[in-house]
Amino acid sequence: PVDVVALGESMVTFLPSRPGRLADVPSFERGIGGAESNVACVLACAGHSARWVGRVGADGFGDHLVETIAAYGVDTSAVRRDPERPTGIYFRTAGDRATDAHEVAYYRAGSAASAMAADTLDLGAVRAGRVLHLSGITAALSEDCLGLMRELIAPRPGRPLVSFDVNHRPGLWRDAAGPRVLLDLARGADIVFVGEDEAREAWGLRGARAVRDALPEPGVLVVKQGEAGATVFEKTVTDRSETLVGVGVGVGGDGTDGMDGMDGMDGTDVTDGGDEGREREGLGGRGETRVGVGGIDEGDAPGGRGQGAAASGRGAGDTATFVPALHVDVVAAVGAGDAFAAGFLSATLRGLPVRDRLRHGHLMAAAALTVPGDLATPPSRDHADRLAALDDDAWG
Ligand code: KDG
Repeated sequence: PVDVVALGESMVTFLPSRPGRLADVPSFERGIGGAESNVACVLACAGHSARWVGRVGADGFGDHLVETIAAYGVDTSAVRRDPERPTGIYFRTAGDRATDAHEVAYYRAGSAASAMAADTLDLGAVRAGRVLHLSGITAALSEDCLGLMRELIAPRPGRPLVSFDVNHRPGLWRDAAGPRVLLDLARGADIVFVGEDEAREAWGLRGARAVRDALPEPGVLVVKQGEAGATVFEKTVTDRSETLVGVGVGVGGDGTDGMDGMDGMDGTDVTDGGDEGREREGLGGRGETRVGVGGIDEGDAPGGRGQGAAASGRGAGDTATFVPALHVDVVAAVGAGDAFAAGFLSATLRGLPVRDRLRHGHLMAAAALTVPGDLATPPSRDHADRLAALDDDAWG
């Protein structure tokens, strides 16, 4: 199977020629956007087979998206063209350097992608990956899109591993149900990405530990903590995502056998830690500061920066590992979360230890942070491996 299928709306993006209010920007440069296709593009750059599935209009903007995303090496053969609805577009202003406050003007209501549903897409192509990457943006687009998300996340035999980036976009939601809906969707996924700020805004949760307490179900929960770094919480025993990591380590290749062996795909988790958990912690590499049984406190993760490259602790059936981010001069934050998810997923597919999964996420995010648009040219796999292997001083 293809490594990762990413489903979602992609849009032509208009980036401002200069800073200032949307009302004052005289001209814009065309780029492409779309959280999920961004993930597919970065994964393809990292040497994975990646497919993007979505719907675009039968118009020039649709052509541009399909051609540009395909040029990254992403399979676009399952993208549907809609003769009746347009391709979504959006305009943005440059973020304020200090606060990243920027304006966004979407022109996507009634877009071709808002008609994504089980009967307007090739669901076989959507489900054909080892990992299916989704985001909360899709849930906000229409009732049809929300229904599709629920169907894709629901347990069923042979369901791919579901990766879900919460991507809360308050301006897109039709009603106040967004945060609740996103929490429910996240609970059904296997690998979840959420920003600490986002969790505070959407769910009123403060700190990575509070997010895990509210979201204990996913086998892997990654809480992104802005410029400080990110914490990953993982169940320590054989759950579906763990199996994927195990497959990468053990088989070193496409992992088909292991995936087939994931019984029932019903998301059932065994919560007894056991030896496997200890062994996995041992893979974390040098420089990790382990915190005793019971896990790390909310405040410990970013505080770990001064003590070492990572802090790892284990609660009942759960490990928590914090890895600091790279410090870069941010040009625009847009696309960085997608790049982070792609780096983390790439390293997960390769069976890399938790520290390196986080470092690959940070490396890809750093590349995206230093360009104005969504997509940077990310480091090659070899290059990223060398950077991820630098010692803790370089990362601290
Ligand atoms: O993550 C980047 C996306 O936010 C951007 O490309 C636009 O997909 C987008 C959205 O819906 O906000």
